[in-house]
Amino acid sequence: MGRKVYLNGKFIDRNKAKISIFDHGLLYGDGVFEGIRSYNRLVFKLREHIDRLYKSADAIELKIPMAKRILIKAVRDTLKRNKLDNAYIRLVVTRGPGDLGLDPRKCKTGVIIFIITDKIALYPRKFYERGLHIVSARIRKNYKGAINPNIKSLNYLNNILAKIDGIKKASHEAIMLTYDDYVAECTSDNIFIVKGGTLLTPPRDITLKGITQGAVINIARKKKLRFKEKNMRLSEIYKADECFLTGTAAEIVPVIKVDGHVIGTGKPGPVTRFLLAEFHKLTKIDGVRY
Ligand code: PXG
Repeated sequence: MGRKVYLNGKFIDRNKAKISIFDHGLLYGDGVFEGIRSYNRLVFKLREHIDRLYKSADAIELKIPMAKRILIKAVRDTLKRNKLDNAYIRLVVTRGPGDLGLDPRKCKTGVIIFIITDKIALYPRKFYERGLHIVSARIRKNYKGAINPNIKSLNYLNNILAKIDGIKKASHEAIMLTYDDYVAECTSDNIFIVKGGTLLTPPRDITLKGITQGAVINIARKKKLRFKEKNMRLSEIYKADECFLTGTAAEIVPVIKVDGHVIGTGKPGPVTRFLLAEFHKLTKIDGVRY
């Protein structure tokens, strides 16, 4: 039996699931999404992802016509159906089909909700053992007064342009700066540094509020590590003792070189390794079972 996807309340063969070419999610990026992960039949921080999805939808005045608990059940049911113990989950809500104008009121048939579950593509072990070399992108991040970075929308072109820049420089990730040259985040990961024993991440109103980032901040608080949100220039990243990225796919991945500058000792640092170990413990207990 092939894998099924959830599409507006039905389970459909993944190769047969279709949406309209008039869908405003496709025509305009008018929609929101979440990338979620399950560990051993536990959907990690599913409630937090669902909360963020509804907040993103609210911010674009898109009403999800379903209670949160029903959507949580849909995620669990999709995973159960596909017999996936460790999965990557993509939850997407689009404005639905409309006409060729921008007006969301013309999307009369209503929102499209789909859930794709798949095997998780793990990052290579060497990323964690040796650490990543990354670069900063030339492309600046959308100004937060134009597109609020807290909205996880289907409009990812800004990040894709930065990703292309990173790929050209043979880098797995790329740091995006704000229009006024402060470090914000990477194309699909948040960034942290450790300096003088303090854990630092950029102010969370200039980035996506990452679920993994939030988990790291909570661990830091519980373990009494000093933590601060701080506006930083690239030069502060270059001079950090440690640097790492956080994201659903990446978990916590050490960074040992930024734009050719060696970070700290050039090896994954002790705070990064401690946080990764604590994070792995959390993935065994913090979420929704199926
Ligand atoms: N910043 C941005 C811009 C992101 O898109 C993160 C940070 C990390 O957030 P979480 O909540 O995952 O800790 C993201 C993550 C994927 C994928 O396949 C992830 C994202 C976007 C597209 C794909 O992991 N967003």
